[in-house]
Amino acid sequence: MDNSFKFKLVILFSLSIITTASELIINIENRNKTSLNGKWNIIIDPFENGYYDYRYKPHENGYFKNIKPKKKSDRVEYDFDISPTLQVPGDWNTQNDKLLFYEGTIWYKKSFDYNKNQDKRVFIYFGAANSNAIVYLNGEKIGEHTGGFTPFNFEITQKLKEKGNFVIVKVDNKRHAEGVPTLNFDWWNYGGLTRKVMLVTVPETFIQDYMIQLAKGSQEKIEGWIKLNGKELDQEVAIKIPELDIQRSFKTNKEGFAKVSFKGNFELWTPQNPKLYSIVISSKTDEVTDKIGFRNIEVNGREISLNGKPVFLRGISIHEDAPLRSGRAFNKEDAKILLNWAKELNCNFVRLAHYPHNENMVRVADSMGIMVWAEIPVYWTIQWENKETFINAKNQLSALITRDKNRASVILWSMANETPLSKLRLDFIKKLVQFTRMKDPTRLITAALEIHYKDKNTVIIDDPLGKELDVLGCNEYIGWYDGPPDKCDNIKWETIYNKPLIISEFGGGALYGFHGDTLTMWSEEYQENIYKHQVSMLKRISFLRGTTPWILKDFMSPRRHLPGIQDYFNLKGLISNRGSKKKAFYIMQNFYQEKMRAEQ
Ligand code: GCB
Repeated sequence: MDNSFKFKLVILFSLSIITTASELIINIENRNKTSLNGKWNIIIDPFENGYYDYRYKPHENGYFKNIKPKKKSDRVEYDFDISPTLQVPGDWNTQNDKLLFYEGTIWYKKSFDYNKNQDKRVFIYFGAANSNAIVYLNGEKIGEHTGGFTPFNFEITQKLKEKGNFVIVKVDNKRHAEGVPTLNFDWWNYGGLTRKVMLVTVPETFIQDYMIQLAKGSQEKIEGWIKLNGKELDQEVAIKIPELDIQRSFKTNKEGFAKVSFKGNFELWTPQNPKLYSIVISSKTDEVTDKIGFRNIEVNGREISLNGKPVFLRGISIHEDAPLRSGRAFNKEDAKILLNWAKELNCNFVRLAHYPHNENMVRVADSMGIMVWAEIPVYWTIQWENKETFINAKNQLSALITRDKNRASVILWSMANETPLSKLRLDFIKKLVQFTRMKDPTRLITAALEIHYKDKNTVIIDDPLGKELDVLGCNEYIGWYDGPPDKCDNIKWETIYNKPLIISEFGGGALYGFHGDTLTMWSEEYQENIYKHQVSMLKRISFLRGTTPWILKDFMSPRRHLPGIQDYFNLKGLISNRGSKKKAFYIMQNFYQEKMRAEQ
């Protein structure tokens, strides 16, 4: 077999196993939907007995068949209906003590009736399942999805009954060397149906996706597209912005795709005035509404400009950990609390680390006027040489951009975090950059690089990946992993690129309420001292255009063992796991206040 043929086969094969989902339907919030959230029956299956037989071959009659004994002599060794339940959405780890450290398969089952409407199509939509999900409806496989933080949907129109449907999902959060992320990462591997599940009902031909954004470099011209799905692909579609009296029609082509272009006198979206317009997109049989803000984000030399004005990104990194309880965040209230804390810190920007967060985060950021750095879990040492790993990373990036490309808040797509230098890594990430530019020509591209020293006191940003990026991101832990806090005082920063820099991580750990002097490890004073020295160093970096310290709130991590102090928490939060602000919070708050004043 020649190599290129082999390569095509690999691609075909991996596509079929990694993503068999239908193309993503966007703007789920504003569709006709039925919730499947709530209690699901579960079976914890560490040996995957419900999937493999005793020769470890996939069973024809796995647990997805939901078989019931018909007569009293029938032997069926499972029964969903008398099994325990878990709440969906929600990670399994924090719902049941037994599951705190669990990594493996859990089967989920939900029964439901559905009033069918002959002219409509129905999709089952999952906000996310970490990290592999195989979905069955009424005993039949309908699809599989890999990637723990991105949404997916399958069409089930033909398979749905009026009464007694049951959906079963095999969710598996085992880590894999070839995965994205790989085996090693510094956050809790929360498993389960972590985001909402719903049935989405759409007309026979429906508006599946659209991009309505200002063209690169423009403050008045919209350039985008609308895409239909269904039988009547060749038709007229329209966009209305009632507030501006705008109404435009466009013709779709045979693929159901229409380019969209028009001008408007927009009040631009800014953090001070996060103006969102109600938009109506319609076709012959479908209509979808959305709220979209218009703004322009650009880089000119070392400046980042929002709507043509230089801006400093006063940010904070955030994990998708719930604000006032342990576990994954998933709802609007969680998003509001987290982003309000960011506002209290005087932020205009957040880094949603290290994977796509739930859609509420970007929707709430849109309405609160907080700019967003969004990223995928290409983290540390993934398998750069592995083609399937690349496809997996690209699929996650693709779904993230598809879902969030109409959010004004999102200004940066980040490709990777702290990845070690190598040619293979550079090629891998370059391909992601090319893909992103093609998919979304309007936003800026970044990555969180590592620092390198030119000499004892000089940090130099010379990672060859920098050439591909619009904005340089860089993580550094001077004062924590890298010397004592006062090391900052002597460090100079240089770069070989004429580009803006965001310091995308810095910080140190402190247990809230634990006090000592500035040299007492884990005390709030030690952390505060790191921030003091960091802030004076930051002020000396001439090409610095933003910071997102690590991190807003303490978060669970299986790598953090120190009893009585860490107890499985990464304590670098400026806020504790229960919402109390540590001393370092106020150092950053003051720094940002100064920055804010300087800009006014
Ligand atoms: C890093 C990682 C982040 C970790 C952090 C830490 O550099 O990017 O995921 O949690 O350091 O606390 O060590």
